[in-house]
Amino acid sequence: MTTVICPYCFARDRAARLGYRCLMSATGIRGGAKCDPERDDVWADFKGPAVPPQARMRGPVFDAPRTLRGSGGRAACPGCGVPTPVRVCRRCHSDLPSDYCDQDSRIIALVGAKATGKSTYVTVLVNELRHRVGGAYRASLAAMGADTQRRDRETAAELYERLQLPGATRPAALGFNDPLLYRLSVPARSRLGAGSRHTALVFFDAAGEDLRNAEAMDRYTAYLAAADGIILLVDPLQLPSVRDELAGTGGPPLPPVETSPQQIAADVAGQLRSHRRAGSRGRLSTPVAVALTKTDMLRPLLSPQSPLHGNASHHGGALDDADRTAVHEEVRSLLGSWDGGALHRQLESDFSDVGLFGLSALGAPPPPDAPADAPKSGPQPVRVEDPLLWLLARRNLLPVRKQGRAARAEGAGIA
Ligand SMILES: Nc1nc2c(ncn2[C@@H]2O[C@H](COP(=O)(O)OP(=O)(O)OP(=O)(O)O)[C@@H](O)[C@H]2O)c(=O)[nH]1
Ligand SMILES: [Zn+2]
Ligand SMILES: [Zn+2]
Repeated sequence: MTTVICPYCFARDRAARLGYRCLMSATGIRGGAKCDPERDDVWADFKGPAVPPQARMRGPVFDAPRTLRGSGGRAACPGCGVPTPVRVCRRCHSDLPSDYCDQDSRIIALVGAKATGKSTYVTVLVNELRHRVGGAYRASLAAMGADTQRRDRETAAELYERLQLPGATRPAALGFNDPLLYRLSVPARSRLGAGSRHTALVFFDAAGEDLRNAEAMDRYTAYLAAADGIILLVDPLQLPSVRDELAGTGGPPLPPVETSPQQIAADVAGQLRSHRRAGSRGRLSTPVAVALTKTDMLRPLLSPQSPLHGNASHHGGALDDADRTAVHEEVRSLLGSWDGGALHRQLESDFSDVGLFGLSALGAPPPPDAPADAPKSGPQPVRVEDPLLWLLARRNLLPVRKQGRAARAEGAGIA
């Protein structure tokens, strides 16, 4: 049984029970009348006041019929009789991309304060998963739905062809953007032989400041509560002691001070707690990958042997546990030496499963004479994939090579 989580309102539903929307196409039957648009107030209320009145008129939504024998996932509209493939969420009436409902969904929540590097990170991460990392794991990533496909194309052209950073062409932080939907396929072995295992990945690029914005709050809480894993991006250049240490090194200018990472982490935990049933005490169990961004700026503070200088090898298409531990310990020791280790202590007190990471989406600071541009050589990312791969491995979606053992894939990948 496939369980689908609506990527817009996060309602959970069985794929078979999702609604349908009539496409209002001609019936092809003589005398048959096609459906007229109807006011979809459920959808319009969910989208908010920005929806103009004429856009509220949409194809009628109807419930899934009890049986769908031999229909290829289509259902005949009770109004006009024409089959439609368009599935809709029963709670918010958002249309779901056609291939979204064929596999279980995993929500990966991406949170970080303003200007932490979220947009740059997602663009670079998708590119790395498609090429270097995807190759190593024999995994593939496909954008689902026209919106994600268009956004992918636009952001890739901006960053990789025009060498412009995402912020340069966008208005101020957009708050709650529409989700990015991907289908991740990884090799899987099962009793029936070799095949692929598909997972729908849902990412949001949401500014952490919205955690405090009453309007965005409901959606945010549902989003975090539905998440299988959280990637919390932390800009180390926001930590007071890092700013002090770097101030004297004559490096690139530091960004203005935004909401502190501690504050964002505390708000995430607060939101998750508020959503949990009363009486559940103790630490939150959602795995949290906490990643320092912009590690290229930290080079003067790292030892030459630091594992944060280069990418993991991904040799043999498995996550290397020893490398994972080395990165975790390195970041733990860095956090311990900054501001008395307050951020790490707070994370440990709120969450029972914290992984620490360090990454650089660009590999180098933006050129000093063109701060809105990527480095001249293009993005040369370091370790952008680590947090997501760790979260996937936590859900048994990727094999892990344990320390001291030969390249034997542990557990994962066996459906
Ligand atoms: N040195 C360095 N700077 C980076 C890197 N990635 C992003 N930046 C800088 O951080 C700024 C913000 O990056 P964005 O990706 O727009 O950050 P964001 O979190 O999406 O920002 P909002 O949408 O405003 O919340 C960029 O303009 C760059 O100056 C990196 O890997 N290294
Ligand atoms: Zn929904
Ligand atoms: Zn119809």
